[in-house]
Amino acid sequence: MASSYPTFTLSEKLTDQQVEFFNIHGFIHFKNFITKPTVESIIQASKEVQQKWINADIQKVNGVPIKYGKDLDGEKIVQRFAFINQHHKTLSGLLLDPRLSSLLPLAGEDSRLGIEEKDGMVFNHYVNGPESGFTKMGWHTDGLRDIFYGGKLNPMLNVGVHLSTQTEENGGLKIIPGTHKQSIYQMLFRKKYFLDNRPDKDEISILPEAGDLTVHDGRLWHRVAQSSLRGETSRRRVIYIPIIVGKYVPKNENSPTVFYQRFAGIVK
Ligand SMILES: O=C(O)CCC(=O)C(=O)O
Ligand SMILES: [Fe+2]
Repeated sequence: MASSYPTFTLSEKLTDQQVEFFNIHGFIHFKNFITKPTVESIIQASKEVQQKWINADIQKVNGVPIKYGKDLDGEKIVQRFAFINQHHKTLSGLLLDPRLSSLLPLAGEDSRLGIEEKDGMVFNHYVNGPESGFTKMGWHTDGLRDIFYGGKLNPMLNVGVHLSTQTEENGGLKIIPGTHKQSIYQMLFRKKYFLDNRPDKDEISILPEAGDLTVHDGRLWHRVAQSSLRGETSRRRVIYIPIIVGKYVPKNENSPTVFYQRFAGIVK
């Protein structure tokens, strides 16, 4: 299905047109960042990490709670991994792609991939079945987490590597373009964080093919709509890697759990 916005191709240098699109709308979508076989090997890697974490009953990684749920067959699965890049070479290897560095200027000078900070590389696995613990996520901005982290609001972008092909029926990522330019007041109060999951008249659907890459500004309002499908066709996997600016604050196994991370308990 054609998307309602232009898509681009990522190379080792952004074009002026790509930078302009991102600055105006607060998001950008690049087609075919990785091939389907690479997508498959990343999914395989996540299953290996999942098995290790289930066996070891890992509840937190670097202070970030890990979200578990059940798959369609009733088997326990990890539905939200944090810092997964620190647990598999295939995933840390993905970060070496020079095209990722080409995105850094979108956040301004002195930006970096936040692979040891925040939640590191996050891997979300949604499936709409009777025992799933993760089928949707209410409206939020990612930037607000910085306030909870006690820092000032530095630029922050989220790079999504999409591992599942999505159609409108799949629900998936909905964004309100342009909301990255709002006031702090609007960023705080436009919607009820994580509790409101209703459609917005200005939202648009991000409909990636497996292997596509998106970037959204941390101040942009977005949500994940529940799939209207159930079962296997509702399965959706996506990786997020933050691009951040400001003081380097790496996390380790002694890092505390931050207040906002309780939202993990709100999403179902
Ligand atoms: O799954 C998605 O596409 C978005 C997830 C998200 O917004 C988040 O983890 O902050
Ligand atoms: Fe988000």
